[in-house]
Amino acid sequence: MTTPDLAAIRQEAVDALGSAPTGAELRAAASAALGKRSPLAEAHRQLGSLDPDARKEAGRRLAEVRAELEALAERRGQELAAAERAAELDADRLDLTEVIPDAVPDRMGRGHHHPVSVTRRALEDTFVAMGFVVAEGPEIETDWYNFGALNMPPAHPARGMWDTFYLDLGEPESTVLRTHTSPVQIHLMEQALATGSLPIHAVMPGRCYRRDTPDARHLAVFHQIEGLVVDRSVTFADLAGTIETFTTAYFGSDIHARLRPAYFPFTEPSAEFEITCTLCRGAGCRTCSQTGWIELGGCGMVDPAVFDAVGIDSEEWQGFAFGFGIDRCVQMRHQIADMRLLTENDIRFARQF
Ligand code: FA5
Repeated sequence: MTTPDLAAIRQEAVDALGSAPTGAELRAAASAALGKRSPLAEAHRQLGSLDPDARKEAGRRLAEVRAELEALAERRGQELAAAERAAELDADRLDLTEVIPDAVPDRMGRGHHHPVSVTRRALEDTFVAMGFVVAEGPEIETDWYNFGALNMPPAHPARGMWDTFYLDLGEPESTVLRTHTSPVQIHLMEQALATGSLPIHAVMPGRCYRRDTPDARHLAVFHQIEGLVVDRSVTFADLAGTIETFTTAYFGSDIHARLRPAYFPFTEPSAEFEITCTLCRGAGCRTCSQTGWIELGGCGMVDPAVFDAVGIDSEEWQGFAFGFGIDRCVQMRHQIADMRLLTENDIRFARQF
């Protein structure tokens, strides 16, 4: 082989190896330049036809070129592997900063209340405007407040309506994370009796806990707002009127409420109240299980057994109570298809409120 031939073979291989854009193409170029069918291998096979001195010299030059090309292929392989790894890392990178200062200057560095808190305040305001006061009660309750005083003695089957978290405190199953805000009714009635401050017109918002599997309409930790009126001459019509007034004031006049007979141990008669599903406007959708209605809460006339439990004379006083989901209200007010979005802390979701 002549020197110009070898120089041309070398140059072609150097160009191909040095510019291979991917690992796969580098392997193909290396096989073409250094493999059994490469011009270099062919030149090596022809060495035998040369006289001994020329063979020695040509063999040395071929070995030099092969070593150079092998080193080049190795180097290029390392470069490509590093570039591919960097591209992979870049694609995997999570931008945790999220805030784009120029796009949202007024939100820069400032948080805002969660939609559940905003809704809780709006609901409180709506009821305060209707003449209610706002009260609160504990999230950890004894069995008595969560169940017993609400006309559910131990082993009462209605306890099964609430899948309860029990705390490992005191006697087994004596302390619970409250499953509803209804126990606050009992605290308020006890306080009113102790301070001589009957009648009661109060709403009681707060967090509740149930062993419910989260889905589009349920969370394990959620919020309710309880309402309690204890006065003389209170009727079911007052309860229905209060719910109607609230629904219109809060959701707007195109959203209707309806009451359906239901059972709660602490009210008699009892009802569930539902509003038109705001996502489908009553047509039926996934969120309302195709019914066009969403259950907001329960209500009814305070059962005399509850008055007896706290020592209020049920001949003199009557009352009504209601309790409904604040998270459900957020969902209906803002047409959120899945309630779980409220707890996922996705800034793109939270920023919309
Ligand atoms: C009660 O909790 C009764 N204490 C309501 C009541 C109060 C009746 C006063 C009578 C008098 P219920 O289990 O149906 O009832 O819950 C009321 C509302 O809380 C539901 O309609 C729903 O809006 C909300 N809610 C209940 N469970 C969940 C949950 N896991 N996730 C989100 N919201 C819930």
